[in-house]
Amino acid sequence: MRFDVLTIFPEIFDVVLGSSIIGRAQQSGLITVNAINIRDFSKDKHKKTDDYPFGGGTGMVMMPQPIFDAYKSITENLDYKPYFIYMSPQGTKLDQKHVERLSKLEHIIILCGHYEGVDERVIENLVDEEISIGDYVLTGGELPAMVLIDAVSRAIPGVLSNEDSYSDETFKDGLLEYPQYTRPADYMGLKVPDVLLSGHHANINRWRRQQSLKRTRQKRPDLFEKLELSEEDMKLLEEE
Ligand code: 4HQ
Repeated sequence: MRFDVLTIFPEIFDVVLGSSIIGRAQQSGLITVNAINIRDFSKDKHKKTDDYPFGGGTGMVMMPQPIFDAYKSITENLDYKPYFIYMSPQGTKLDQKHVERLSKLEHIIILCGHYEGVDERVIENLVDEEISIGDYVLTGGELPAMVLIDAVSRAIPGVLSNEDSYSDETFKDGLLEYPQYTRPADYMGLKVPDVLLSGHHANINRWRRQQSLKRTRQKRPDLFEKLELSEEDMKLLEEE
């Protein structure tokens, strides 16, 4: 999977996406993250990329020309059209289903806006989809782009090790993760549930499923409502 990010702050992607699991995925060639400086495509003598809004009002708007030219520099030698995403609070809110759908693509371009956003002609003519990471306002699209790249990358086969494996975790079945414990079994009198120390794997799996169901109902009733529960799940929820 290849990500090209159009941004006026390309350097901030290096550390975040160069470290840990995403860094390893880049080194192994499973993903490539290429941050492209929109400023490099400015034709202005001061390398300006924004201008005043027509019609007046506060703030600045990102100009179309540097963005169109940066886009052209990516696509001119390709025989296909990469999927173009604009990070924006006006977009569809990102969830794990959406992440999985995006993880099947081969090449994604992500545009990060600043100020009051980008000239509408960019959105109308280049953008395939606007995506939001949540209903709050940030100062730029860089953090949202990194969130998207991180979430999509870890859904690509091979990016997570078998140990951190992608299945069996939060949202996989629309359920929250069960509680986790590590050594010691007794920390200053705070005990790990007995079943986890029993070595009885059927019982452990049953307990974990039950915990996932109960905590989803308790903490995320919105997710719980959408579940299709089996007979066995219903029984687990009734216990205790
Ligand atoms: N911004 N989810 C404004 C966001 C945002 C979000 C990015 C701030 C775009 C122009 N992006 N710029 N929330 O708040 O994606």
